[in-house]
Amino acid sequence: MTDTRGIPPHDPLAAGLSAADDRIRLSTWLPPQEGVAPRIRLGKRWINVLWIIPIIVVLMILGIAIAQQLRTLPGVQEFIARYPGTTPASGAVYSGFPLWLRLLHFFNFFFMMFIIRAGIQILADHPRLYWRRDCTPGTDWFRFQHDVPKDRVWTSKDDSVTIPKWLGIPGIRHSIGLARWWHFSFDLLWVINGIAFYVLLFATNQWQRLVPTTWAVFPNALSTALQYLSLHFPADHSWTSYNSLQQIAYFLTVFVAAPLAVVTGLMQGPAIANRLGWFARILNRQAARTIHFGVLWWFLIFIFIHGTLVLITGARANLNYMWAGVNNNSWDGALIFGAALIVAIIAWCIASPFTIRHARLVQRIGQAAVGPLMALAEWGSPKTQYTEQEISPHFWLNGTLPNSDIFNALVKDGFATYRLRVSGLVEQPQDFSYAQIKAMPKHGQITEHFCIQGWSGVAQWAGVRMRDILEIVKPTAAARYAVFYSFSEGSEGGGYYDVHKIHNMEHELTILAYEMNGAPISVLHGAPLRLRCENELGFKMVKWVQAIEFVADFADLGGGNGGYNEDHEFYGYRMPI
Ligand SMILES: Nc1nc2c(c(=O)[nH]1)N[C@H]1C(S)=C(S)[C@@H](COP(=O)(O)O)O[C@H]1N2
Ligand SMILES: [Mo]
Repeated sequence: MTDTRGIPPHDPLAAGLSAADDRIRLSTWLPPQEGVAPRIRLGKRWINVLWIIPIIVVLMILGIAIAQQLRTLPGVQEFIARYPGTTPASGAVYSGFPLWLRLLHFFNFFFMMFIIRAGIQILADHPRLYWRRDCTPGTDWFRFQHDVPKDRVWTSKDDSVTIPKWLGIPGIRHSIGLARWWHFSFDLLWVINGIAFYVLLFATNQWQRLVPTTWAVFPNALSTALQYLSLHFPADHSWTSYNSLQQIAYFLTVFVAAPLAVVTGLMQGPAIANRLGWFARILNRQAARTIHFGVLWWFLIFIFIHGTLVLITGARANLNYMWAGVNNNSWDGALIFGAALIVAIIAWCIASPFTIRHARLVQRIGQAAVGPLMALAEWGSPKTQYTEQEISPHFWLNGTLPNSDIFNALVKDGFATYRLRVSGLVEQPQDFSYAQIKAMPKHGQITEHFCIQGWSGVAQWAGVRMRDILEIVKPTAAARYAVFYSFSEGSEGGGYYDVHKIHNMEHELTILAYEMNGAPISVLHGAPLRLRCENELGFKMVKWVQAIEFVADFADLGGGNGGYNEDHEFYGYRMPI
């Protein structure tokens, strides 16, 4: 029963997969859902973060009043005279602001814009932050969503919220797949830009502007802060050297915040965290997410204060330095900055509508830009395991339960008549009964689950290794992928399925689990069998597995992108990060 190329016909379940649109149709997409204003938890109370605004205004007024009084004290005047704000001229740069520096500064600003917007969109897919890796409801310290309802099944998809289209990219609910392409593609550009910046800084003398080389920066920074706060600004020498407060702020942004953003971003990926186990214990996924969010705030506050000071401490001169590279009285800097701003605003306005209309294109471009780099993370073989004490008290749910008569009948008889069909490019196609599967060597592991939406959880799983199944069915040399077909449908109809590289199936921690936390796996979590593959994100671990097929290519399955969420939600087919 093979065609002329020796390829057997697909598993009959392939006919139940659905094709997919290349754009987002808002009529069939997950309906919008508003969250709440962002809140921070203090003990049991949730405080609206908007309170920060009046608090800052009051603190600013108090700060100005106090700083002005302080400056009337002789001791303070002496201090400011001794430490005027800029450290001695040794660090001064007399070569101006070269073109490369001005360009990289612009690119940084342009890339950041999309990174920040897409990052907020990603957060909206699981609008809660925690310090602990278990994500138990009520342990979140920040959220823009209500309490988790206790009276019904509440999936993590149910929890996602809509944000404005001008803020997120693309704003609509559960659009994390597309937001990640924006985030990661611009991350890559931003990192390349950042490396070029580091290299050129140190290849020239420009690093002297940013890197403090004397302890005198601290008293000078304090002096500068007092001078700004009292609204008597310090003398400006920005053309040759920044004041110490600027120097410290720029140094921290370039050399601390930026690398921290990269590290805390990467540590949220299963392949990396499960490879660097010791590090993932120190910096678990939720701590990494929380710090990543902290870095976001550093950048936002920095951009706000930096932008404000540029404009109120002599806008024309400042813009001339950084945008035109000249130290004169012209309007060149303001003109170039204005033009750059217009480009940025246009790009800002186009991003969301473009993404909704050309979702597949965004997925393809993203996949081409960062897919191969991300897939590199699969090289590291996952190995991190946890202890029984570390098992999460709560494990979020995702997915639509199967509701076919066949499945309901199987549940009723305890899966006694369940058969796992394994077919395709194998020497020995086989139907395994549930009893047969359980008679095979049982393998247990305590591992961490990483949902693409942002939550994580540790559970003990036990089941049969895919490696042992492979040994029985013997995939042929042509088999490159394993397709997992589920009993359930995806959210827009059509069977749920996902495709894995065969390499991942040979790993010792890749199992078909029938037990979770020491008990038979519940129907909610994927009975009778659910896949565990520890170097991929959660959506690739198909629950309610009905059949497995080995194939050489997946372009003719479903929408052709390698899985249900890949077809319908524009995810990438290899997602180890
Ligand atoms: N059949 C099927 N399997 C699925 C899904 C689904 O929607 N249908 N969702 C996936 C996603 S997105 C995640 S995070 C995990 C969640 O597993 P859990 O519900 O046991 O936590 O299942 C994965 N497997
Ligand atoms: Mo997920």
